[in-house]
Amino acid sequence: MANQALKQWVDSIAKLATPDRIVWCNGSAEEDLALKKELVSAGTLIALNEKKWPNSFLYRSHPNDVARTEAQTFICSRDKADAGPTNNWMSPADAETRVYAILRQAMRGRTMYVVPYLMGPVGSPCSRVGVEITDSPYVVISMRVMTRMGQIALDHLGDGTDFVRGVHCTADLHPERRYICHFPETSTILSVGSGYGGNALLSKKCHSLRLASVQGRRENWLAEHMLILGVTTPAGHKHYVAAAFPSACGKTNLALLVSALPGYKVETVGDDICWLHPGNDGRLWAVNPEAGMFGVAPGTNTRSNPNAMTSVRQNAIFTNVALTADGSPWWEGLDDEVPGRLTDWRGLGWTLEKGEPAAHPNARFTVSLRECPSMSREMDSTRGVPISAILFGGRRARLAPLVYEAFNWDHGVYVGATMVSETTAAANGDVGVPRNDPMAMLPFCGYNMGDYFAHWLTFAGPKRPKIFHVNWFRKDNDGKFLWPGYGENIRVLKWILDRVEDRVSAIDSPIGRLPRSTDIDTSNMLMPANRLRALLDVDRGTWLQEAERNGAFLERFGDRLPMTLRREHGALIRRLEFPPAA
Ligand code: OXD
Ligand code: MN
Repeated sequence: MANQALKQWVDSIAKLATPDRIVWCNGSAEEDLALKKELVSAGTLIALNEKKWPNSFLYRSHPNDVARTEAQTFICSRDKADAGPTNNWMSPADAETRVYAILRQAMRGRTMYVVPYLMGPVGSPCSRVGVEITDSPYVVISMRVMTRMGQIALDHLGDGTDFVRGVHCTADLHPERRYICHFPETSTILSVGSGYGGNALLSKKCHSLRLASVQGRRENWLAEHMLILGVTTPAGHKHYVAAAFPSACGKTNLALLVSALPGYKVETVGDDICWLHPGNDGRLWAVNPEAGMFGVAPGTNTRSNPNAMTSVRQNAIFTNVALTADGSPWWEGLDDEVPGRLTDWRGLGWTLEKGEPAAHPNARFTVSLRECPSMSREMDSTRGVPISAILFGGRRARLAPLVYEAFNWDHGVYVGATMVSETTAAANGDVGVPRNDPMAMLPFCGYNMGDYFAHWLTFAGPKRPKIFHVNWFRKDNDGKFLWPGYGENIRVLKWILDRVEDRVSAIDSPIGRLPRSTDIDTSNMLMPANRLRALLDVDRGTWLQEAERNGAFLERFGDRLPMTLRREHGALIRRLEFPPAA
C-alpha cells in the first residue's frame, strides 16, 4: 500500500477498534464470492433458489434497524449555524468523544474491511474517492454493487490525500448508541450502531449527498437527490432530465420507465443521486456517482417497473423481503397472487391472517445498474450528460397539479425550496405526514439550507435547464389516485420536452405555467376530461394556505434565507390574491 495518508488513517482506526484481522478489499469477483460463501455459512445471508434467482441472496437486518434514522444523524460542523435549522448538530469534539467510546475495541474478534470506492465514472474530473472502513461483510458486498469499488479507486487516488474517510461499525445495534455523524470540515463520516443501507453504505447518502453537497458549494457544483434519465423523442431528439423526489416516491420507477407512448425511448443514467456541474457551454452536466440501485421492493412488479424486475433476476441482494417455500423473494405488490404461507422479513412464519405485511415496507433490492435493460451507456461518460429539464416532485394527495413549469430559474429554485411531500417508510417515523422537503434534500443537505438555496440561485443562466414540478400522487375525494403513473408518466415528460423544444404554449397560473388539458397526450388511455381537469386544477384558497405554511418554514432560515426567495414568496402571494384577469 503506497498511499501513506490512507495507511496512517487505517492504522489509527485499527488501533482504536482493535480488530482481529484487517482485509483490504480489491473489488474482485473472487473476493465477492468468498465473502458471500462465508456469510451464507454463518447464516447471515440466505442463498435464494439458484435456478430461479441465480447468485442472489436475502439479508435480514435487525428489526430495530430497517430504515434511515434521521434523529440520530448529525452534521458536526464547527459552527452550529453552518448545519442550519433542518439538521441535527453536534460539535465535532462531542461527536468524536461519543463515537470513539463506542468504537473502542468494538471490532475485537471481528474482521475490519477497508473498502476503497470511486464515486463517478472512471477517469472523470467529477469523480471522487472515498474509503469506508467497516466490520460488516454485508456492507462490503453491497458496496461492490453500489460503487466502483476496490483497486480502481486506489488507482484514481494515487498518493493523494483528498478522499472521504468513513468509519462504519455495527457495534451493538442499540438505538440509543446509534450515531451517523458527518464532519464536513475534515470530510469524515463516523457511523455506529446500524447495519441498514442508508446508514451503513457510507458512499451513498453520507458521502455523495451530505459531504458532497458541502464540497459542491465550495467548488461550484451541486450534489442532488435526483435520478437522471435520457428520453429520445420520435423525431430522434435526445434530452436528459434530472428529477428530485423524496425517498420512496418513485425515482427508481421513473428512471427505469418503459414508455407507454410509441416512439419514445427512455434510458437510465441514475436512479438516486446526481452531481451537476456547469459546463463551458453554459449548460448543466450531470453524472451519476453510483453504479448500482438500492431500490424499494414493495410495489415493484412487471407492470409498475418491468426493467427493475429484469434487473433483479440475478446477482441481486435483497434486504428484509419475505421468502417463499421455493426460495424466491416476495414482497407486497410483487404479483396479484399472495402465497398462502411465507417466511416474513423477520424470518418468522407468515400467513395472510396475520394482517401485517410479509416484507418490510422499506424492503430493498441492491443490484448493479449494469443488470438494467434500460441502462444508458452514458453512465460511464466522463463529462456526464447535458440536462434539459429539472423536475421537482412530491407525494401530494391534494393541491399540487400533475405538472407545472416555473417562470424562470429563481422561481424554480423557490418551487424546489418549498417542496412538500408526505413521509414514507424510508425513514423511521410516521408515514403519510406532509413535511417540507426542499429539493428532496431535507435529510441529505450537509449544510445550512438557507446557504444551499443561495448556492442554487447562483446557477441561473440562459442555457440552464427549465424547471418543473410534478405530482403523480393526486387523489380524488374517494381517495383514489387520479393519474395512473408508471409508464404513463411519459405523457407528462412529453409535455415537458415539448416545452423545452418550444413546441407548445402554456397557460400562466399564479403558481406557474400549466399545460392546456388538450396538450397532455391521452391517446390510448382512459382519461375522462373531468379527471384531467381535476389533475391540473389550482385552487387559489388552498394554495394561499400552503404559501402561508411555506412562509413559516422559510422563516426558520432567518437571515440566511436569500432575499430572492423572499421576493419570490411575496410575488406568489400577490399572484394568488390578485390573479390577472383571464
Ligand atoms: C434511499 C433513500 O435509500 O432516499 O435512496 O432513503
Ligand atoms: Mn434516495
